[in-house]
Amino acid sequence: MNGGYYRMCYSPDGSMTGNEFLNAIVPVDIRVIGVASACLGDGCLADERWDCYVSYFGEDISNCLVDFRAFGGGREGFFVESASSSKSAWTAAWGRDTFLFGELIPASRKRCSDVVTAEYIAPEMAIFDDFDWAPPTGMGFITDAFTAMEMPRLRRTAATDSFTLSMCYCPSYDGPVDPTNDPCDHASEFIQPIGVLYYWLLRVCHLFLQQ
Ligand SMILES: [Ca+2]
Repeated sequence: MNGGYYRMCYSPDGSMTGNEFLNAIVPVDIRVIGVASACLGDGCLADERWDCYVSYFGEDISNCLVDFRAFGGGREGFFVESASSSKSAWTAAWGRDTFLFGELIPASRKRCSDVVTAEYIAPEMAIFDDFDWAPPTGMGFITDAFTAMEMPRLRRTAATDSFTLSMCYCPSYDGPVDPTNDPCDHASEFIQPIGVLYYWLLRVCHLFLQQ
């Protein structure tokens, strides 16, 4: 599910190896709109990590980019094959990791939208200052080879702890759920998982000022 160009190979005996006369490249190019990273495993893109941080009393300073730009700042190893409307958004915040009898119980992953299971993202909003999506209709921020997504500024009174979001991409996709014919204007259309965004917050307290 990585974006890019692909070719189709055909092997009549199903072996994909051996006699070259039994294998052939079908003369079509397949263009997949979406994000790709350097990882090659099945589903590994969903596990790519994005790290941002929150600084004490600097919560409203945005310094968090999801960046696939081909020139001038794009994250190394990442690539996007974008089309007319290609946007990024995120899920609800994950729950907290917990411990049970000393064993770490990690928070369960929030999944990107899936029209088959009819589960759709509900982006975390409360922890961010009020913002408008860009463009202001629908959902998501344009994220392509020319434009990075800058995460909204955090709400100082809400960003009091570390948190985690799943990042989801809409590869110029118009799904069957919403009534419009426009791509990427509805939560159900953010179908490509592109990693996990960790917001880190570290507080250091003076030992003698805690009394
Ligand atoms: Ca739509």
